[in-house]
Amino acid sequence: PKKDTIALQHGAHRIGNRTDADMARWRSLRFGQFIHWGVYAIAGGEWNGKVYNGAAEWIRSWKEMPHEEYDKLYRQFNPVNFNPQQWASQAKDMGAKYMIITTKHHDGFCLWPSKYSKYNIAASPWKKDLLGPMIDAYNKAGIDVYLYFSIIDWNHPDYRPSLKNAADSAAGKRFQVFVKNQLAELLQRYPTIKGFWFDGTWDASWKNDGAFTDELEQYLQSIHPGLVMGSRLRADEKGARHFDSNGRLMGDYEQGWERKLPEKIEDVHGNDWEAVMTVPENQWGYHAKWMGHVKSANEILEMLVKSVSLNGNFVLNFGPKADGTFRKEEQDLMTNIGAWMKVNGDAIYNGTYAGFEKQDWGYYIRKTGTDSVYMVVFNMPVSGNLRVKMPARTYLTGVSMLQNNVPLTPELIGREEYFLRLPNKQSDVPVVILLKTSTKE
Ligand code: JFZ
Repeated sequence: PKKDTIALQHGAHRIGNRTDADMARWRSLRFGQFIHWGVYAIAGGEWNGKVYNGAAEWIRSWKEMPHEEYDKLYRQFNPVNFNPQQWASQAKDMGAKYMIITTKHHDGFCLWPSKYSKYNIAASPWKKDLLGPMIDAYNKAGIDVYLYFSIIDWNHPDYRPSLKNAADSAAGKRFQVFVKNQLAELLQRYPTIKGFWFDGTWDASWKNDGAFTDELEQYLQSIHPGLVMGSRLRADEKGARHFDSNGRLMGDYEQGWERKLPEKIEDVHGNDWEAVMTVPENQWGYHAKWMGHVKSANEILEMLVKSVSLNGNFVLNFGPKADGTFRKEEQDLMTNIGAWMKVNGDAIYNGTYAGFEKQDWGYYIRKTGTDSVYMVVFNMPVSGNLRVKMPARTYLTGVSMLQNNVPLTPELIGREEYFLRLPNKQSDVPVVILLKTSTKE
């Protein structure tokens, strides 16, 4: 490893990935569900008959919508059709092993009855906690829960993007206390959560106080050991975010893969990482009028498989409606992804980079710590011949179709190199082949 050149007190405190059981669990889950839900779902990307072109959860920042109007929306927030058991069972059927819920987005509205802000769910017609029942239902379905929390808070009187004078600095100090209080409150109310997913940390007021981000991360770890928190929380004392001024990752995994994926294993530098993805182009909260391309189940599956093949987690976002139901497009997507995952999920969970030379037909995924390697085929060659080039001194000992265990006979075409012949037929969904391998000394 390269030597650090800059002395830092608040840079990375660890070299390499975490090796404890909590982190190993996060790493094994591989597929998550993200949920952006808040009062922005009431507007659904529209105001006064006009459609907002930006991300629906940002509509408050649109010049067409006065802040006073947005800040009154909570008086209508009443998700009468919210059924946490149904949410959890559809996530489970899709194959998600963890979920991330927006406890508070940039608008500052809290989905839990916070002691520290009146702008919360208890003030809405719904009146009662939303997070508690949601977390319970997901946990009962065997799904780990992570809490999204925005540092940027458009509703809080002490939030400042930058600190320009003594009064700003005083407000900034009060705001830090508020953040700390809210996070401790969440941990105290919801002790089963596995981590936080921080956002809204790009403003100068936050990134210029690396010491505070460091103390906060350690404080949260001290009250809830094992918490998993990505790199987006932290800055070092020189204002470097995600990676410190020596280029070392801060936090537990790289959290910058947003609506984009790495192309090759070198792009992730050996770090744990997670990608978050929207179904349409750039919509996280509910937008009634999706614009542009909407991803299909096969496109999403390819992103999931590619992520796992490069040692990452993949999280797919959903934006429920204000009444607590999911739009038809999202329901259908969950059903279609789930149908594939039920047959082929073995290739995903506990999957890791296989160390095989990439081929044009798709992706390899190794079951962590084993000699089992899955080939997930997205591009069937017209010849029907799938090339497999094994690493040095590695040999095939068995080949079968994952969906039905039907064996395939490999043809040796070179040193440690094979063709697997499949019927030259396009499949409607990716096909998975299981390779059993062995390595000779
Ligand atoms: C942020 C939010 O502003 C957005 O509303 C949503 O919650 C998303 C998950 O996070 O948006 C970002 C944050 C970081 C990047 C892009 C969009 N980034 O690092 O490229």
